[in-house]
Amino acid sequence: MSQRTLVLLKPDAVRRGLIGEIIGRFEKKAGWTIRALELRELDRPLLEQHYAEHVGRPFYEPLVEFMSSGPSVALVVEGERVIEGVRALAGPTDPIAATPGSIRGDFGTIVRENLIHASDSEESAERELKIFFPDFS
Ligand code: D4T
Repeated sequence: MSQRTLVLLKPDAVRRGLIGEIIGRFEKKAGWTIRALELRELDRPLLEQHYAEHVGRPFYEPLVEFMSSGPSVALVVEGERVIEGVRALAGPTDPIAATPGSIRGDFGTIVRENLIHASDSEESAERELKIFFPDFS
C-alpha cells in the first residue's frame, strides 16, 4: 500500500548538520522516494495549525518557541507503508526511551528537541500535507 507522509527535520536536526544523515535513511528504504523537500522557517500561524491538538498543554509554548528557532526541512516521502515506516525509523517521542538504531535513539536526549516529526496516521498525513505543501498533489 503506497502512501505519502509529511516529515519535518526540526531546527535541532538542521543546526546539528543531520539533514543528510536522516534523509539518507529514508532514501535507503527500498522503493521509498522523496517527492518534495524544502528548507524553511516555520512561523507561528503555521505551527499553531500543525500542533493544534497540543494548544494549552504546558509544553506547547516552549515547543512553538523551539520549532520557530531556526529553519526546518519539510519533506514529503512516498512509498510502501511509509507512515508507519517513518515513525518506526524515528522511534518514540522520548529519545532516551528510543531504541539505538532509530533516529531519536541515535541522536536525541531531550523530548522537545527530538529531531523529527512524522505523520502518525493517514488522516494526520492528509491534514499535514495540506498545511505544509498546499500546492502539491
Ligand atoms: P511529533 O508530533 O513532533 O512527531 O512528535 P510525536 O508525535 O512523537 O509526539 P507528540 O505529538 O506527542 O508531541 C509533539 C512534540 O511536542 C514535544 N513534546 C511532547 C514536549 O516538548 N513535551 C512533552 O511532554 C511532549 C509529550 C515533542 C514533540
